[in-house]
Amino acid sequence: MRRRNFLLTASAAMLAGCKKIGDTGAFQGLVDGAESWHRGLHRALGFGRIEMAPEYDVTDISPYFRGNGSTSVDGPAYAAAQASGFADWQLAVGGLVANPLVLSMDDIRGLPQRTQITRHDCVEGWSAIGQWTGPQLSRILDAVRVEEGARYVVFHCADTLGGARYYESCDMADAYHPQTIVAHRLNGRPLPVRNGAPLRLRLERQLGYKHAKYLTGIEAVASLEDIEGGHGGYWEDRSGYQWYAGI
Ligand SMILES: Nc1nc2c(c(=O)[nH]1)N[C@H]1C(S)=C(S)[C@@H](COP(=O)(O)O)O[C@H]1N2
Ligand SMILES: [Mo]
Repeated sequence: MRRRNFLLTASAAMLAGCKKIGDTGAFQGLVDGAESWHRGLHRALGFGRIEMAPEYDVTDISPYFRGNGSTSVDGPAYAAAQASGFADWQLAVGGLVANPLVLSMDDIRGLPQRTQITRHDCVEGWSAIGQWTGPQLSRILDAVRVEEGARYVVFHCADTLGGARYYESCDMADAYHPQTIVAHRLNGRPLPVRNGAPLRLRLERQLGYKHAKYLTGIEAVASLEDIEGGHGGYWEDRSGYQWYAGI
């Protein structure tokens, strides 16, 4: 079975209550992953209370969610992707994982979805409330089976600012947090280009610059030292923005 199709096939098989396809090993990974979700969460968070970011009502949604930082991606590849409605966009998930995967947009949309209405706070002094939809990052991490030595998750982006690629990272506590999602919808519609189409991270307990847009890759790592400038993010490498930008 081709890996990029496995999630779809696997969820279809689960719906049918059929586990025979588990012979491929990949499917078994997803099943094991789902079962280890709570283990992973507890390992990441300890057994204390999970702090949730405030969630809002539909009537609170900002009429216009502005774009900030990169509001598109330069170059013909992204233009072509946009022209085709991002049908062939791929998200590579790898690093310190047992079962690296390349996920299609259908794979992402085929996972269980979470919708949340949250307030985005940019360090530059503006906020906006939006409704975001996508799978929890924990679902994806469990499907690839993150290995014991992994301590951080790095988010790779398609865009460059001043010639350097944008990226971000978080620890396992935030990676497995229930409100950390890979969003593909804003306010009930596919993500606008300015807001990171077709995929962007929502990391709701931290400031805006942590919410990586134009996601192309997710990587589990033991250390951030060898990634780009070594400070865990584009702005952290340049401006002294805090790596942990808790609100
Ligand atoms: N790939 C990428 N992600 C990014 C940025 C960026 O320039 N490139 N800007 C960040 C900043 S500073 C903010 S406030 C938010 C803005 O999200 P928005 O464009 O949806 O308002 O995206 C964050 N994620
Ligand atoms: Mo920001």
